[in-house]
Amino acid sequence: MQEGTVITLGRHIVEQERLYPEATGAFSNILYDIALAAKIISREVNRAGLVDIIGSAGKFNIHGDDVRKLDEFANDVMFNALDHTGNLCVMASEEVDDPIPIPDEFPCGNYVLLHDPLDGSSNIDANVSLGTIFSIHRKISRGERGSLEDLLQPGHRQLAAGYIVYGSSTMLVYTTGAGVHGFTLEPSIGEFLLSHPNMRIPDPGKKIYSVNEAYYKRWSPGQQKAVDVLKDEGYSLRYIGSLVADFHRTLLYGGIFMYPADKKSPKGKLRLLYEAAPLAMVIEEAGGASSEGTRSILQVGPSELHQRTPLYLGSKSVVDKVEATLKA
Ligand code: P6P
Repeated sequence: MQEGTVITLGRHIVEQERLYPEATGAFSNILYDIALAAKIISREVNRAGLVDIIGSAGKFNIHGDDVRKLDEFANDVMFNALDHTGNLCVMASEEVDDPIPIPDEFPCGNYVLLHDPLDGSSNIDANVSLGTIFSIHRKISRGERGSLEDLLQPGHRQLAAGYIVYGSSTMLVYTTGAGVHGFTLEPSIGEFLLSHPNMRIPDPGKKIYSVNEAYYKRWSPGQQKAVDVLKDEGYSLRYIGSLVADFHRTLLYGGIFMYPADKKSPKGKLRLLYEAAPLAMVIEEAGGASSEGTRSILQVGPSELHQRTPLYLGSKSVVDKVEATLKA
C-alpha cells in the first residue's frame, strides 16, 4: 500500500466484497450498519461520565446482571441500525431473552446477527474499556422470517465476526475469513480508518496469562496445574475483567485468555454464540487458537441461545499446552 494511503472501512469492505463474485452487497451493508451503530455507541460511551446516562436502569437481564442504561442504549442502537434494512431475518442479543424478529413492516434478508451490545458494562463507571461483539451467519431456515434455528449455528459456519473496543481509542476489528483487519475511529471525520491490516497473533508472544485467579480454589486440578505451569515459566498476569479489552490485548501481544468452568459455574460464565464463537473466529483467522477445554470453540454445536462455555483464546502453542494439561 502506497505511503499515506487512507483506507476507510467502507473502501475495505468494498475491496473485500470483490473477493466474492457472488456477493450482492447485502453482507457489506450489514458491516456498514454495525460500524454506524458502533460510532453512535462510542460517542455515548465516551460521554458516559458527562450525561445522566450512568446508573442502573433498575432492571435485570436474563442473566441477572444489573442492566445499566448504556447497555439498553447500545442494544437499542444495534437494533435500530439493522432492523429495517432487509438484510437480516432474525437477531439475538445478550440483553434480550428471546430471538429478536424483524418487524413485520420490514422485509427479511438472508443473514443473521447475534451480538453482545456492550460487554463489560459493569465497568462503565470505572472508565474501563468496553466492547461490542458481533457474529454473522447465513439464514438456513426455510420460512420467510428467521427463527431460532438460524441462531443456533456452530461457530465454524460464521460468515463474519468481530468486535468494537471502546478504549483510549475506538477500534473495530473484523474478519470474513480473509484475514483479520483493525480500524481505528477518527472522531473528527467519523470514519474508521485501516490501522491494523492482516492482524496476526504473536506465537508464543508475550508471556501473559489472563484469568480471574481469585477463583483458583474452584478450578479443576488440571486448570490449577495449567496456571501453575505458566507461572513457573515466568508468565505475568494481566486481567482487566472486560472480555473485549482482555481479548484485544491477547490478540495484539499473544499469550492466553482463560475463563474456565469451575465448581460454581460448571459451564463457565461467557456466552457461546455472541461472545466465544465470534472471538474464536477472529483469533483462529489471526493464526491463534480457541478452545472450550478439549476442542475448538468453532466446533461446538449450540443447543440454547444463551448457553455458556468455558473459553480459552490465545497463541496456538500456549492454548495447545494448556489443553494438554487439562486433558492429562
Ligand atoms: P469475572 C464482564 O462482566 C464479563 O461479562 C466479561 O466482560 C468479563 O470477561 C467477565 O465478565 C469477567 O468476569 O467473573 O472475572 O468478574
